[in-house]
Formats: sequence, C-alpha cells, structure tokens
Amino acid sequence: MSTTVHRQCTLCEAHCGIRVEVEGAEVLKITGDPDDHRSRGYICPKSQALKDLLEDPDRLRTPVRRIADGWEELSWDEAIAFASEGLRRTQERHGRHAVANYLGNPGAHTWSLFSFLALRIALGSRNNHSASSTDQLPQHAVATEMFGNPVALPIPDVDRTDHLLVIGANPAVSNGSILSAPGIRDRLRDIGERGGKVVVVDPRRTETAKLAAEHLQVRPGSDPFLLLGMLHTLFHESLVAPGHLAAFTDGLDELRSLVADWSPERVADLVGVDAGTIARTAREFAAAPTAAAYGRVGVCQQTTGSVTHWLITVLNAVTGNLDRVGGAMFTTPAVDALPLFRLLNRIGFGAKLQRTRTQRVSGQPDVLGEFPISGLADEILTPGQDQVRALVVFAGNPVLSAPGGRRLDEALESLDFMVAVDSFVTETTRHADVILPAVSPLERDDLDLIISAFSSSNHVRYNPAAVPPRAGGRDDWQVLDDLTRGVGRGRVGRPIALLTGALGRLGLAGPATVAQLALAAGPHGVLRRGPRKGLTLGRIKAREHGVDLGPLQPRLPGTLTTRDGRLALAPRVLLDEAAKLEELAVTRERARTDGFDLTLIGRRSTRSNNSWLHNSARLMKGPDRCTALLHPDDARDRGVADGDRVRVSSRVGTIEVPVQVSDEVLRGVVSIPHGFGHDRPGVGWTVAASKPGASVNDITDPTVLDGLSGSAAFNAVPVRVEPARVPAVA
Ligand SMILES: Nc1nc2c(c(=O)[nH]1)N[C@H]1C(S)=C(S)[C@@H](COP(=O)(O)OP(=O)(O)OC[C@H]3O[C@@H](n4cnc5c(=O)[nH]c(N)nc54)[C@H](O)[C@@H]3O)O[C@H]1N2
Ligand SMILES: Nc1nc2c(c(=O)[nH]1)N[C@H]1C(S)=C(S)[C@@H](COP(=O)(O)OP(=O)(O)OC[C@H]3O[C@@H](n4cnc5c(=O)[nH]c(N)nc54)[C@H](O)[C@@H]3O)O[C@H]1N2
Ligand code: SF4
Ligand SMILES: [Mo]
Repeated sequence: MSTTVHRQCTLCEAHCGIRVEVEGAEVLKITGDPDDHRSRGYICPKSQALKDLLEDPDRLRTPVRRIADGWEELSWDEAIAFASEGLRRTQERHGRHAVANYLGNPGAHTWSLFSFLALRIALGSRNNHSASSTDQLPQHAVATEMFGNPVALPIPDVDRTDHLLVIGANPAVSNGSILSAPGIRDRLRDIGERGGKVVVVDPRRTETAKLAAEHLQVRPGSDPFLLLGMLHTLFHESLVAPGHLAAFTDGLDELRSLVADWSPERVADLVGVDAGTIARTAREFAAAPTAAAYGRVGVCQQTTGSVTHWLITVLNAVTGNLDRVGGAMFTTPAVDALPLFRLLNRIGFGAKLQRTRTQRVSGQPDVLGEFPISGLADEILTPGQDQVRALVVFAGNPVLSAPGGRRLDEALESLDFMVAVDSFVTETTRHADVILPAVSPLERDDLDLIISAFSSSNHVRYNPAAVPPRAGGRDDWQVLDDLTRGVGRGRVGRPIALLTGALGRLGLAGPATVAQLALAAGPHGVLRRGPRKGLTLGRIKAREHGVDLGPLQPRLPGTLTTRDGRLALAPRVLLDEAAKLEELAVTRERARTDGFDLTLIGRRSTRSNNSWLHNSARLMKGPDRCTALLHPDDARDRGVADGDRVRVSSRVGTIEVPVQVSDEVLRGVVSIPHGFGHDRPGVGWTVAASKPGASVNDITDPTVLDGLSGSAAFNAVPVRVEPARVPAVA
C-alpha cells in the first residue's frame, strides 16, 4: 500500500510543493502538489533528482576516514570523536583562528543552518566563509548601508507589478533567486498578459529574454553605466518622484550631482545600447503605474556588484517603487531578523556588522562576520600568525564554486586537518580527513525559515520526512550539534557546548527549539498575535500544503534600522565606489590589449544545480552542457566550428571545453557554466565523472572582487579562446 507525503522540493529557492508517493522506505513517484498555494502543482525536472539522491549508490551512508589508499568506514561515535579531537588539537596548538569554516549553498535551504551557526560560535574563529561571497553578498552590504539591516533585501512584487526590469538574472532557468516564486515563467508571462512589460538586461539572449517584451543586450560589466544613464534621464527630465519615501529619505541631492555627469549619450558606447533606448527605458520605468527593477548574480558577481545593486535600489526608490505594492518590497516572514538588528543598533553594535576586521593576507574587510572565500587559499598557504591549518566544510564544494578553484584544491591538500559534512566524496571533500554524511532531503524533516524570507509572498511550510532515514543515517543538525559539543571550549565556546548538551538531555535538541522561539518572536508569532492566533510550529505542521501569510506589505520606515532611522539613498561608501566608475570607464578596454580579447560570463541550466546534481543519470541525459557559447563571428575569426574543443585562457589558467556556436551571445562574449570539472582523482560521483566537463573557476580570478563586499567577480573576466588542437597544415 502506498501513501503520499506532502512537502517541498528544497533543491532551489522556488521550494515547490511536491507529493511524494512512498511504499515503506521506497519512493515511487514525485509529482507537483496542486494544493500548494504558491507552486500550484508546478515542478521542474530537477525535482526528480530527489529520488536519485536518495537512491544514489555513491552516496555515503556512514562516516569515513581517509587512509593511505582510500577511505575506511567508522562508527558515528568514532567519527565525531576523531573530528572533534582533530579540530581541538589544531586550536590548542595554533590558536582558535587556525580552524576556518565554510558554509555552502544547500546549508541555507535547511533549518540545520541554526546548528551550523552554533558550531561557528563554539569554534570562535574569525575565519568564517560561505557561498554568500560568491553570490548575494553585495546585496547584504548595500542593505546594511541603506537600511541598516543586512537582510532587508527588496523583492520584486512579480504578481502585482506592471513593469519588471530584470538585470543580470535568468529566472526562467534559475526559477528565481532572492525572489522565490515557483513557476516564475508563468508569472513573467502574466505581466505581459495584464498589459505590463518585462525588460531583460543581459549580454545573452536568455530563456528569460525570450519571454520578455524587450531585451537590452548589454556589454558584460556595463550595468552601473546603464543605470547611471537611466538615473540621469530621470533627474534631468524631473521624473524623480520618491512619493511616500520622501518623508524619511536622505541623499537625493548627492545622487543628483552624481548622475549629472553620466548622460545616456556618454554611457551608450560603454553599455553597447544607444542613448535613445537608455533614455526611453528610464522613462517607461518611471511612467509605469508600478515597476520593479531586479538584479541578481549576473550583476552581483562583478567588481561593481555593490554599486550596481545600490543603483538598482535607487532606481526603485526615486520612482516611488521601493516598498510599494507592485514595486520592490520587503517580506513579512515567519521569522524576521529585524528585531535582532534593531537591538544590535540600540546597544551600539550595529556599526560592527561589516568592515571591523580584515582578512589576514588579502586585507579584505569582513561583511556580517565573514571573509571572502576567494581569500581562503592564501590564508591556508601563507605562513604566519593565525595561518589556517584546519577547515570545516558544511554542504559546500568551494573547489568548484570559488574563484581560482585549482589553487584552493592544492591548498586543501596542505591542511593539517579537514572535516566535511557532506554525503559525497566531492572535488572538495576528497581532501577531508573525515566525512560525516548526512541523510538526503527526503529522509529528514525540515522547516524553511531562510529562503521563505526572500519570497514574492509571505508563507511558510513544514516538510515532513518522506521516508525513514536509511540505516544509521543522521540529519545535518545532529552531526553539527555533536561537533559543537565536541569542540566548544573557552569563554563563549564552552557555554554553547554545554547549552547544546543540556537541550539534548531535555529532549529539546535541534533546530525545532530554535524555530519555535524564533516563530514566537516573529511578526506572526504568539508574542505579537496572541496565543490563539499566533503562528507556532504545531500550527504550521497541521497545514500540510503550507501556510499563506499573505501578499507582501509596505514596511517602511518601520523596517529601517539605520542609526537615525532614515533611509540612506546615498551612503558615503557607495558614493566612493561610484567615484571609481570614472576610472573603470577609461580602463575597460585595457584587458583587450593584454591579449585577452573576449569577456567571460556565467550560465545556468535547468537540468543542473551548481556542482552537485551531476550524478543524476536522468538529469545528465542529452548533450554536453559544459560548453563555451561563442558568437558565430567570433567562432569564425578563430577558425572553430560548433562542437570543436577550445582552450579558454585567462590571467589565471586554461581550461578545455567544446564550443557551442550561438548568436544568443553578444559578439566578444563567451558564456560557460560553473560546477563542472569532475575528473579530479578520487571523486566519488561516478556518473558525474563520466561526463566531467571543466571547471570555469579554474580560470576565474580570486583577486578580482566586488569593491565593497569582497564578493567574487566571476562575470566580465578577460579571456582568450583558441582551437584546442591546431589543425594540421594542408
Ligand atoms: N563561475 C561561477 N562560480 C559560481 C557561481 C557562478 O554563477 N559562476 N555561482 C556561485 C553561487 S551563486 C553559489 S550559491 C555557489 C555554490 O557553491 P557551494 O555551495 O560551495 O557548492 P555547491 O555546488 O552548491 O555544493 C553543495 C555541496 O553540498 C552537498 N549537499 C547538498 N545538500 C546537502 C545537505 O542537505 N547537507 C549536506 N551536509 N550537504 C549537502 C553537495 O553534495 C555538494 O557537495 O557557487 C558559486 N560559484
Ligand atoms: N537550474 C538551476 N537553477 C538554479 C541554480 C542552478 O545552478 N541551476 N543555481 C541557484 C543559485 S545558487 C542561484 S544564486 C540562482 C541564481 O539565479 P540567477 O541570478 O537568475 O542566475 P543565472 O541564471 O546565472 O543568471 C545570471 C544572468 O546574468 C547574465 N550576466 C552575466 N554577466 C552579466 C552582466 O555583466 N550584466 C548583465 N546584465 N547580465 C549578466 C548571464 O548571462 C545570466 O543570464 O539560481 C539558483 N537556481
Ligand atoms: S523549481 Fe525545480 S528544483 Fe526548484 S524547488 Fe521547484 S521542483 Fe525543486
Ligand atoms: Mo547561489
């Protein structure tokens, strides 16, 4: 007899509702949940990988320790003791900062994140890193400067907007990021159908651009110039109307003088779009009844990541679209960090959210207590006080995901000790001394309180385990809590370890306790809404298709936690970043003369998710997806045809991939996806290794970072493309 379990797919940020048909411990079928009010039955092909992950013969089921010729299995008790002791020993000998940590992307999709954060506190090291510094860190840095609250990220109100300007994002493939909105293709189509307009700004004619009414095919890295040109038009033509924001907003005058020098005529060549179109794009944005500008990794992963995100928020604000229905809005999530940041500000700690410490070798400042992952290899390889000698990696694969991955690969091999919490022997975890494998998503219960806080509507949904954990399987939080108890020493670490232990003995172990407290204190919780109506974990669990907490609501000025309680439209540090654009405008051509005549950008595929779904045979079917897209004219100039192998070189290194000739990309641009390169020795992903591709991060530059946040600049890398084999002379 089969039963059906209702939960979410948590592979990407859409978090679609699914129905998992199970018989005993086996999963028979995964389909969309038509009763999930957000996804209404929608799922993408990746959802089927949940079953593949569960059944994958390469997935580690028990902890393993590295030995001379491979791996040996350990009991959980032995493994935790071995891991804790190795970390403790390193800290005793070399100080607490000698143990670094890295949090990968899937770690933010599970409530075990709370346990990882506790482990961080127990370790007490300043060397914290995460995938954020390859992703959305510029957005947090900008939010901290403008709103005082690093997690106050404006989300486009896609379901109610009349005009959506998408800059450097491809939601038709990524399914929306910092914009959770399952089935977003339909939502984008709906904008047009209700008489609105979608405009896409991207150097490639993407799947999203094909759905849009207009595509501005800009040159990579030119977005800040485009936005300055648009803002120039708005100020010059008196189209600036911040509306309800005016009463609590500072900085309009500084903005006016900043944009005065950047007319559409001046930026047109830099952007690759004519001045008339730039001015019209600005006018249409301002004239729309409601409009939202939205940017994601295409513009985060740039040296100008923060400045661009700032200008995007400014564009929303000066047209009165920030925090209004149909514009770019803030969520009112089940758990809100707002009171925390308000408290930090009140006790004078707010200013410490960023730039209070510097990364030892690179000198990069921290943001939200983390250093850029791009600097980790140097921290490991450069001798000196506080050199990193041990590492804990939770749910991450930085060898493939961080810039300059090849060097990090080497650095990891030189560590004294490394612990990985991951279910596979990956390009990263193959360097670990011990791997602690957690169960797969369908084997655990979960509550998403992070991704839902960045959604197109307010909601929360509990995920029961679909099948019991396979023999001996443990959830991430159990593993992480055990490590916390094992390593916690000193003034802060010891109390955290003791508290974790005490909660365990009281039967209150794990993220459920933290979630209950956070829910109670949240905007919908019992402290605010009373014991009868307030949102509790029990009430969330009782609603098997999820809880609808309503559409996004205006939240300003209440959500501001700046010291003066005002919205800072022109923060000093961002004006300083903008000042660097003058020089950038002049030097953009320089790389070409250094022999790198093309510009590299990234790409995502619907059948892939960063580095870790390439072991699913059904997703890997079909043509090679790790290709270099090249414009037909550029291919012809280099004497390469579709399918030929090419060498793509940057200042940092060279990779070899097949070329895919396509007029989708702008001339002068090469597009290569990340997350491949599974041919490194010892990688335990057999399907992935049979179609390995190459890692584009072997040629991205770890020294080229976003100016304000230190986040990786994967896009707009100067490269050269040549045939892999020189054709024989006739
Ligand atoms: N060139 C280039 N590089 C990029 C990007 C790009 O666009 N271009 N994008 C960047 C972005 S946006 C991101 S988010 C990063 C991602 O970077 P990472 O987070 O470092 O890498 P992932 O490929 O997501 O690897 C996730 C790892 O977690 C493991 N895992 C999956 N689920 C779980 C779980 O539930 N528990 C545990 N313990 N482990 C789990 C997987 O087996 C895998 O090894 O890559 C970045 N790198
Ligand atoms: N199927 C699938 N879905 C995913 C993922 C995946 O790997 N596969 N990864 C998940 C993760 S971790 C994240 S963070 C999100 C990311 O979600 P998105 O931000 O939507 O990511 P991308 O699809 O990489 O889109 C970035 C776009 O920026 C464009 N771009 C590159 N350089 C520039 C530039 O200089 N200017 C402009 N204007 N555009 C530029 C690229 O051509 C690309 O179309 O996706 C998530 N969803
Ligand atoms: S879009 Fe696909 S991968 Fe993302 S949550 Fe939905 S079904 Fe899962
Ligand atoms: Mo990401």
